[in-house]
Amino acid sequence: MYEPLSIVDPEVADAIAHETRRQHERLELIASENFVSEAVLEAAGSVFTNKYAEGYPGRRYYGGCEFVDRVETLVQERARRLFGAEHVNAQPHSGTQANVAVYMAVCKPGDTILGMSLAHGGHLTHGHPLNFSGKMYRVESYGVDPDTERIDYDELARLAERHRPRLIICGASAYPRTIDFARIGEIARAVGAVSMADIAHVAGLVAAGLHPSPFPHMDFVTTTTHKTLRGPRSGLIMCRESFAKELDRAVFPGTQGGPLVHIIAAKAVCLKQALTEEFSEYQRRIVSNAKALASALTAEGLRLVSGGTDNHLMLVDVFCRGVTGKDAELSLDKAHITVNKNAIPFDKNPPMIASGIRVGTPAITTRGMREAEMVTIGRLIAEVLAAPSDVDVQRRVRASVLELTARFPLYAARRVAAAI
Ligand code: DSN
Repeated sequence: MYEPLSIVDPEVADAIAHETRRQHERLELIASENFVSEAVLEAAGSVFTNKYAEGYPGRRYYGGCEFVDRVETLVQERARRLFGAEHVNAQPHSGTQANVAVYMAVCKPGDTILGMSLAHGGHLTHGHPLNFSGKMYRVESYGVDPDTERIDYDELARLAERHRPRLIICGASAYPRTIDFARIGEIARAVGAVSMADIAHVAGLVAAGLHPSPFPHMDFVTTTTHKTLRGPRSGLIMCRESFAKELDRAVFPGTQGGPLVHIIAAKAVCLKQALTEEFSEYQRRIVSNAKALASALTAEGLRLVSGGTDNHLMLVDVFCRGVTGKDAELSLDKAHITVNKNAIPFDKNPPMIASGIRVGTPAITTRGMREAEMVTIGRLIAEVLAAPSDVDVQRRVRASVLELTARFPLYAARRVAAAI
């Protein structure tokens, strides 16, 4: 019972050691990933994992919840302060679970929902036919204008007027521009729809005032906590007080059982850190790094969807250089640069091939990299994409990546040294 992991399960210990080393030695450019603080990691690995706590603070179905109540209340208080929310539910296990709960709170099966198409940057849970959202509800989708590649708000308003949805969803997973929550809130109110913003990608930017807030325009706001917010892998829901009861019932007992209390504790830590000036400075650096990387890639002759970025990510059209997104992801991976293939608006290739890659700066900014490193990274990406099957280029870039990551060690570096 008291033996360490390396003795109890050397196979898992070995996989963790190698993953730690992978994170330390490679360039993490997946826009939705980040590196949590030691404090968040400690809370996530705490004894709260042993505890059942169905119910809410002060109203539980299990005894012994006095310390659980303390951490869950901290999440509620801190999220209210950080985002200016009226009501907070701290329990969703993930962003998807958060969205499930909001839909359950306000829609009946068969109701119409209007969300951004996945093919134009939206999320699976915003109405994709293979997702529960596309199976349970009647879905209408909006997207971007073919010329500007920015959300077509006039089309959104026309669709809302024509279909009178019960719920209008905004927020995106692969959209490099600012979202006009005020305009979408207005459109929703004009047709009597409930509004929801899924701010999973830009939550950190919103917290730091670098992206307009969805409050007071939206009825519901959902987010994950592990992207720009730099917390544990989990979700959070905020809403107007008038929806609080329906929302809490939709989370528990509606769609979840016992909350993950260790993760709730880690969310509390993440939110405490997000309330600091240091965190706001980190968010400012994410944005300035994204602008620098966007300029570097453009200078290398690559086309960016919508011509650039306002936030933490960019979509690079690699097919305009004759490389598919799938091949770009694979060859960059061999050079130890981690990205994901991504459809671009009006993509001619199927999603598993795709014409683009999505590139984000949250994780490399956490490591302390700045504009000078973005210029280097832009050059390394372009070198690999110019000769995607050239193993000598990949070997050379791998060596440069190793040199770069060694200059910006992850907090976990000492564990790498100890483990391997
Ligand atoms: N899968 C996430 C992303 O990478 O953006 C969204 O849930």
